[in-house]
Amino acid sequence: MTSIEWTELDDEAVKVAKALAADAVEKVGNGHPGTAISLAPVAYLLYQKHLRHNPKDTLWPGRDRFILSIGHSSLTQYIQLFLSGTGLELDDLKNFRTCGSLTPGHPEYKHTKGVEITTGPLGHGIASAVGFAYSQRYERGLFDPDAAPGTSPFDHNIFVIAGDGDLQEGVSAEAASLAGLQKLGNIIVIWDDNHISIEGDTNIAFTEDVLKRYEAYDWHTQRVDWTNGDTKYKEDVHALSDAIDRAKTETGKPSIISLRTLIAWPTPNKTNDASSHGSALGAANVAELKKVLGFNPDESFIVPAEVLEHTRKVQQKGAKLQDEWNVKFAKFRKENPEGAALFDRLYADKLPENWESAIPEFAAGESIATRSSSGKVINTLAGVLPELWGGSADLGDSNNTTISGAKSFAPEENTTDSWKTSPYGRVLHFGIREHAMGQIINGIVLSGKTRAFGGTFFQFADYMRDSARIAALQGIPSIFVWSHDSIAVGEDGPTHQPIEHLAAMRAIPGLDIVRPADANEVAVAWREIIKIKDHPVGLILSRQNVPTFPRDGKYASAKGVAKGGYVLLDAPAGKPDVILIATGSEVQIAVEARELLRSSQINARVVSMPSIEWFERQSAEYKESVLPKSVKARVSIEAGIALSWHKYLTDAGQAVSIEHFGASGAPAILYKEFSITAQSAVEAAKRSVVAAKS
Ligand SMILES: Cc1ncc(C[n+]2csc(CCOP(=O)(O)OP(=O)(O)O)c2C)c(N)n1
Ligand SMILES: [Mg+2]
Repeated sequence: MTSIEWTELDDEAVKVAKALAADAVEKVGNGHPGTAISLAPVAYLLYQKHLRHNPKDTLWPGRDRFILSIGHSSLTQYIQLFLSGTGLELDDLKNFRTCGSLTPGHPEYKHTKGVEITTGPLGHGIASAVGFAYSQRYERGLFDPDAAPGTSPFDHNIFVIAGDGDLQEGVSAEAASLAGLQKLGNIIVIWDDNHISIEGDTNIAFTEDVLKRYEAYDWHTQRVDWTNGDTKYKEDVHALSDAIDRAKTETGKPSIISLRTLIAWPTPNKTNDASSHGSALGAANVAELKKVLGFNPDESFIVPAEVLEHTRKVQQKGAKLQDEWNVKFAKFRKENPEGAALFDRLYADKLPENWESAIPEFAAGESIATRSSSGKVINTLAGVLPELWGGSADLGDSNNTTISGAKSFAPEENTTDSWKTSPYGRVLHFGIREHAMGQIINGIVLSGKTRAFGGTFFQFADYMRDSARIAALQGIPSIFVWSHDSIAVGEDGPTHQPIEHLAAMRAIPGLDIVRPADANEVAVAWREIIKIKDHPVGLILSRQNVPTFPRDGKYASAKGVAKGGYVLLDAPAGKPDVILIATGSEVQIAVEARELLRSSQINARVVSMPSIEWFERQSAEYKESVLPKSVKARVSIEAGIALSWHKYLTDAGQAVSIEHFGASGAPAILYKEFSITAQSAVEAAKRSVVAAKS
């Protein structure tokens, strides 16, 4: 049934790809040649015969997506980008893994044209692919919900090459389970079942029947064996292509194809040898490989002109595909003016007119947990921003991340007593799978233009740390909602009480951490978060109620949140003697301490600092206006470790903090027990005032 045309030039191009992989690693002296050599025909088959892509327009919205989950084998992708002509040239392959090159060790999003996602941490690519598929379906629902299956310009496939490591990592299992439930029929994973990882034969650590496991997740599974049961190795591209065709035809289930390969085949001395995974093959072995491939062993980076001319013909094919798509897209625009208008707005990275006016203002005096005010803001934003969607890892009611009245994103048959579902639903249910939630949200924002958020308890953000980090590394606007942000969780005890988490998350470069003090700070925080397009944000919310400050002139406007830190309440008389810097639920403690200090004739300024990252982006003048260098007496107040605050405290400063794990007990008792009180802040302020004078 083979549907592809495969010529001698295709065979030749695969050989070229193998030799290039060996040469690129050999030249720099390090890297991962083995897998790039054995997977050259797989990647070639995808890029030349199956992927709907236009190398000259790598951002064409109608394209299929390709994810190299085994990021270490980056040459697998770079060589195909070169052969298809997305902009990478032979010199880029010669500069592999060198500083400033377009071909870094692992593929990097926004760095190399045609790379859809940064991969390297194993498991991430395949887990993010599930997010890509969520995004595809949700966007289809926004723009073109009534199109018959397979007919919409917003239908596309997501191809993944994964390795043993990807399938060993827990995050892939979490995400695969959701993908099966969601019936994401446009995901096609090719698993390089080579039985090799760094420590050699995977028999030492990976023996389950993986396909049975994926069958249990309700995936469509297939097996293609190029070793022919260890008899005669044959790169049967037709067998693989047929399997891909069957996977495409199966639109009701995600597909995985186990492709039994031998790493580094056909390199003499290195085939099926784990040393080829992560080390240069050695000049002699590279020469032997070239002989086997029929190339001159004395030449490097061999690319015969007729091969390149042949492979770059994929550009014409891609342009034709895009032309056909344009016709379909034009028809869609005509028939769906509303969907088209929304598409135009989102793909122009624009927000609707007056969207900010939807954001509520909260009345002074109302005592409300910031998780609750956040829930209210999400719900008002949801009314004006159809691109906003999200949910939680089984804690929707606790994180206040549910868009009320909206359907849940799942096939209709998954409707429960509590949740009405639709394949285009807007409320996400990740189950208790925080790591996959992070990667799925990342995949959603990578794939398209919608904005997704996901919530859990801040304590369990540890399970998503890597997702947060890779979101920051990629510069993508994932939104993480982390509630239950302190010992105020109370009776659940230390397992549930974040202590080091604020500092630990702030340590991730490019991740903004925002911990608003009251409902109006929450509202401004959300407004700013929605405007951010190039990096992720963690919104840190209280479980317990906090007062809504009267923004009456004495208390500054919550708009100051946009600057990260602002003077909430200035010193009662003249220049401050001490500055109290607090975040979130501890700002009220600073306010109380300011009042107490007044009776000791100490003039205290209260600075609310919901986001250190946002504050640091302000001008030197602004920062000086909030934290004048001349005021050396300073106190930080935050119910966690003080690590974040030393740069603002200077030598004379004092921290009101918790430097140990929490305990099970009533929140008010714990705050007292651990000295997170106005009285402690007053004492710390007095000590700091003395220290500042000495
Ligand atoms: C989360 C994570 N842990 C560890 C590594 C280090 N590492 C890179 S590749 C690799 C082995 C991967 O084996 P496999 O996926 O089978 O790739 P192959 O050797 O077949 O290319 C390991 C442990 C990593 N990149 N990511
Ligand atoms: Mg392997």
